Amino acid sequence: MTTSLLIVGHANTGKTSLIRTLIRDHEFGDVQNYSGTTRHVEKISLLLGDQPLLDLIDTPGFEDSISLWQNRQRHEHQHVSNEKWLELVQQDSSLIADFEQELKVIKQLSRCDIILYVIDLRQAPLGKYLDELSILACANKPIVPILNFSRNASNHEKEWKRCLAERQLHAYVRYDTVAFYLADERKLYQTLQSLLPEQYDQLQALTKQREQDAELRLANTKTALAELLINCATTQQLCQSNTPTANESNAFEDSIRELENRFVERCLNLYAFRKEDVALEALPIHQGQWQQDLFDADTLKSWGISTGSSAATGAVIGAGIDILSAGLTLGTATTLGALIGAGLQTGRSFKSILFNKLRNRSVLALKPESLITIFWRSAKLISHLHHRGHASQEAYQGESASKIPSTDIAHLEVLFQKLSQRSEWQSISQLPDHALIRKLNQEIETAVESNQ
Ligand SMILES: Nc1nc2c(ncn2[C@@H]2O[C@H](COP(=O)(O)OP(=O)(O)O)[C@@H](O)[C@H]2O)c(=O)[nH]1
Ligand SMILES: [Mg+2]
Repeated sequence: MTTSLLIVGHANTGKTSLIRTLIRDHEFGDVQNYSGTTRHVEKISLLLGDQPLLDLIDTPGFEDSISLWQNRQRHEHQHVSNEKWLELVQQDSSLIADFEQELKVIKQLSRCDIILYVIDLRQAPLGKYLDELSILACANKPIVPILNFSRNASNHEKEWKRCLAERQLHAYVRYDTVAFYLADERKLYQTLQSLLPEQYDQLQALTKQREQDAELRLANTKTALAELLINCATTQQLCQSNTPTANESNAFEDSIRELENRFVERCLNLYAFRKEDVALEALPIHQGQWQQDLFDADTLKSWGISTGSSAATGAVIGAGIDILSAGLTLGTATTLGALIGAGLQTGRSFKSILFNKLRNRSVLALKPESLITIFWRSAKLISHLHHRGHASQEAYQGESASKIPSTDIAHLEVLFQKLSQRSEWQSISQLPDHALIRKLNQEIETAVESNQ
């Protein structure tokens, strides 16, 4: 059985936006910041699994409820019932010109099961809104007021609640189609459950499905962030000389930006948002990279090569190539493979081949500060997407890195330094169960949660 919910209210209160948020789709209808965008009645079904559970019916906004309600007060209508009056106004052709939009709504009233009356809390409960409620009440159907724009700083919630209570409308739902909270949606379904006892179980299942979907999305984005950070921390670029050329630096920066772009895309897909919903400024990594001398003991150690192991045995060479391959970009690894392959044939030692071929070269990698910036802005992005309604019109621009609390920085630096040394983790399909990864996941958890 499908229940039909009629979404009504004054123009521009967020009716179409509410539907977009409920179905998680910004393609539905037209949303604009001016009145009269929705001119027709439009319907879309909200599914439980693949079965329609709720039909959401979008309507044009009321424009002149005061005059229409005056028609109800006219002498000839004094002794007709409310429902009869609704029939009469639909038959009265003299009203069509003045109340075109209202009549479209009234036509739907007799067909729906529940009316969701959307209120823009930024507006006081003026007479025109109260007349809209009076007209809707004539249908003798349950009305659920949706207090929209509820996260707007200056709102008239108190006055509205009083007016609604005077009309016996106690079961309202606070909502915000731009700053979205799952708890608000849960409250809406709970209210519907109380009005539709025969649909109780399905609505319960729908709420559960929504919650599980949200948890899964959040968990997946956090994993994507852990992978991004490991990939960024372990990306290194071998340069031709001691000082990287501009081309080498640019190529390195591009590879990091590409990793971040792929992360953003993955998050947008998970949350069913569009590319244009996020417009982060380019990652400020210029001068956030550091150069390493290839034969610095720490550099070699970071690749797992002990400087003590000079014996050119097949095992050491094999392990060396693998470790270097994992630590360097693909192109570099191939070059090294060729170099060492050639060296083997001539019987020269692994270390001396490397030393001869690679001395005077340098390596580019990200500084911990840059990794902290990526960590911080990505965690903020996840928090934002988690609460972004599908009616949001403005692209998310990201947070400035200057807002990172200084208390968070020191221990993150240590963590990222250690991660940079785990080049064997780059581009692996599943993150290992390792203390460093657990610490990283914990940091991600804390950063995302602190913004919820
Ligand atoms: N901040 C905020 N903006 C909203 C909210 N609901 C709708 N809007 C914006 O208000 C404008 C009108 O929304 P729309 O859904 O077209 O209203 P409708 O005419 O009632 O269908 C759009 O610019 C929406 O992005 C809300 O809860 N909070
Ligand atoms: Mg609309």
